[in-house]
Amino acid sequence: MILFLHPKATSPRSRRFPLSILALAAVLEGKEEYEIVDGNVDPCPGETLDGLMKKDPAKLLAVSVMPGPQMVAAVPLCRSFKEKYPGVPVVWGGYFPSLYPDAALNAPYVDFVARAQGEETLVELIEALRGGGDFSKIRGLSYKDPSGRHIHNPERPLRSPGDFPWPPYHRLDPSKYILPTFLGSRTAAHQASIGCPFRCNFCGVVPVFSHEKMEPPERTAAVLRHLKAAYGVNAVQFYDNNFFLREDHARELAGRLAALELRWWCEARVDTVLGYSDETLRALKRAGSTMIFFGAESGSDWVLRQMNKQLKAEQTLALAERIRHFGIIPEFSFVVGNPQDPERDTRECVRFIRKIKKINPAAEIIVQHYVPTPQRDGMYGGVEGRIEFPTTAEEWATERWYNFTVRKDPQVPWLPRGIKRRIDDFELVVSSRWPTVQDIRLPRWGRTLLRSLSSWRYHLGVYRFPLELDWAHKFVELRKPKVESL
Ligand code: B12
Repeated sequence: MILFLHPKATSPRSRRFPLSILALAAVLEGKEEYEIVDGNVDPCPGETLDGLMKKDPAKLLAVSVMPGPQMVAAVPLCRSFKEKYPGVPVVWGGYFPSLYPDAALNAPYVDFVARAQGEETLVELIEALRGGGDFSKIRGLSYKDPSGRHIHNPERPLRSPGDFPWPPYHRLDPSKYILPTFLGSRTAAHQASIGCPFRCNFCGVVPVFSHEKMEPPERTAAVLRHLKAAYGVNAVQFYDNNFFLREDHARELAGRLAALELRWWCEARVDTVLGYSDETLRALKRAGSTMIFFGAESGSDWVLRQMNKQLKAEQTLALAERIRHFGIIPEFSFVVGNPQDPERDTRECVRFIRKIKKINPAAEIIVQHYVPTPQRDGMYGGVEGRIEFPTTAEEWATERWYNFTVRKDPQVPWLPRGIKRRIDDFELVVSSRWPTVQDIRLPRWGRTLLRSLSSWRYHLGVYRFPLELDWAHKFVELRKPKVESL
C-alpha cells in the first residue's frame, strides 16, 4: 500500500481538491493499493496515518509539500512518522523540495525528493523500491547515497497532463472540496497545463519547470463536464500558470467550455490577452471567463526589464482599459521592493496602481513584497550574496522563514522597514477603498464601512498610519458569516 499525505495548506473555506495528490493517485489507480490523507480536511492526520499503518503497513509515504504553511505542517508529521516507522521510505514532492532539494534531503525523515512533474518519477520509484533499489536511472529523483551524499538525477522531460489518467475524484469526499466562492456556489479547481515557458527571474515556477505543456482542450472540457454532472460544479478556478498561451487554443477552449455554463477564474499574461481579437475576448466571456489574474508585477519599464518580464507597463494600462468592454475583471498582481531602488519602485508602483484604478475601477489589485527564489540564471535584483536561504527544512519552518515565504514580512536587507510599511499602508488603503469582490463573506455594511473610512485617504493620497482601517478590518472580520451559512 502507498500512503499519500497532503499536509494542511489552507483554511477550510479555501480548501480545494488536492490536485497534486490526485494527479499522482491517478497513475496508481487500479494498479496499486493507496490511501489519501488530507490535512486540509482531517484535523488529526498523524493519527489517521497510524490507523492506516495498523491496518496495512505502507511501502512508501508520499508527501506533497508546497512552500509556506504546507511545509510547516509537513515537518512534524513526517518526523513523527519516521520515528514510528523507520523502515518506511518517505518521498517529498511539489514546489518546496523541487526548489530546495538539499534542504529537504537534509531532513533525516526525508529519503527521496521528486523534483517537478511527479507521475512517472513516483511510479519508477515504487518499482525501484520493489526491485532492490537502483535509483540512479530515475529522472527527476534526488536521494541520499549510503554515505549520505545527495544525488540529483537529471531532469525529467515534461509531459502533457493529458498523457496521464484523470484525477480519481471518487477517492475523496467532494462535499469537502466543492465550496462557494464569488464565482459560484459550487466551485472546483482544475489545472489544465503544467509549467511555464517564460523566464521571469523572481518567480518560483521558472527554476522548477523550463517550459509548459497543455492538456488538449477536449480533455479539459470532458473533466469539467464530469465535475458538473457528478458533483453539480458551477464554477472553476484554473490553477495553470498560463491558462492561455495561444489564441487558437484559447478559442477552442472557449468553444468547448461555453456549453458547460460555468463561471471561471484563471491566470494569463497581459501581452497574450492584449493580443487577442475582440472576437476571441467575446468568446471567452461567453464561455464563462469572469476574472483573469495577470502578473503586472510593476508599472515601471526599468523594473520589468530587470525582472525579465518581457512586458511594457503601457501594455498593462491598455489591457486594463480594453478588458473593461468585455465584462471580464482583471486582477493585477504587483511585486514591489526592487532591491536596487526600493523607494523609487514603491513610489512609481503606487502611482501606476492609481492610474489603473482610474481607467478600470473594477480591476482588483494584489501587492506583494519581493521575496527571491533561487534561479538558474540569476535572481531578480542581483541579490546573490545578499540573502542566504536556509539549508534545512526545520529552519524553513521557523516563523522568520515562514513570514518570508508567505511574503508577509520578508525581512530582506534591501527593504528598509519604512518602505515596507509604506507598501503595506498603501495596500490597506486600496483594499479598503475597493474591497475585493472575491470576499463573499464580507457583508454589505462592512463594504460600506471600509469604503467610507478609506475614501478620503485614497482621494488625498494619505496612506500613513491607517490605524482606523486596521481596526475596521478586524471589526468586520469578527462579524463575517461562516461559509457554511452562505
Ligand atoms: C493551488 C495553489 C495554492 C493553494 C493550495 C490549495 C490546496 N489544494 O491545498 C493555496 C491557495 C492554499 C496556496 C497558497 C500559497 N502558495 Co500556492 N500555489 C497553488 C498553485 C496555483 C497550484 C498548485 C497545484 O495544485 N497544481 C496542480 C498540481 C497537479 O501540480 P503540482 O502541485 O505542481 O504537482 C505536481 C508536481 O509538483 C509533483 N508533485 C507535487 N507533490 C508531489 C508529491 C510527491 C510524493 C511526488 C512524487 C510528486 C509531487 O507532481 C505533481 C503532478 O505532476 C501553484 C501555481 C501552479 N500553477 O503550480 C501555486 C504555488 C505552488 N504557490 C506558491 C506559494 C509561494 C504559495 C504561498 C506560500 C505564498 C503565496 N502568497 O502564494 C501561499 C500560502 C499562503 C498562506 N496561506 O499564507 C508558489 C510556490 C513557489 C514559490 N514561489 O515559492 C507557486 C508556484 C505560485 C508562484 N508562482 O509563486 N497555493
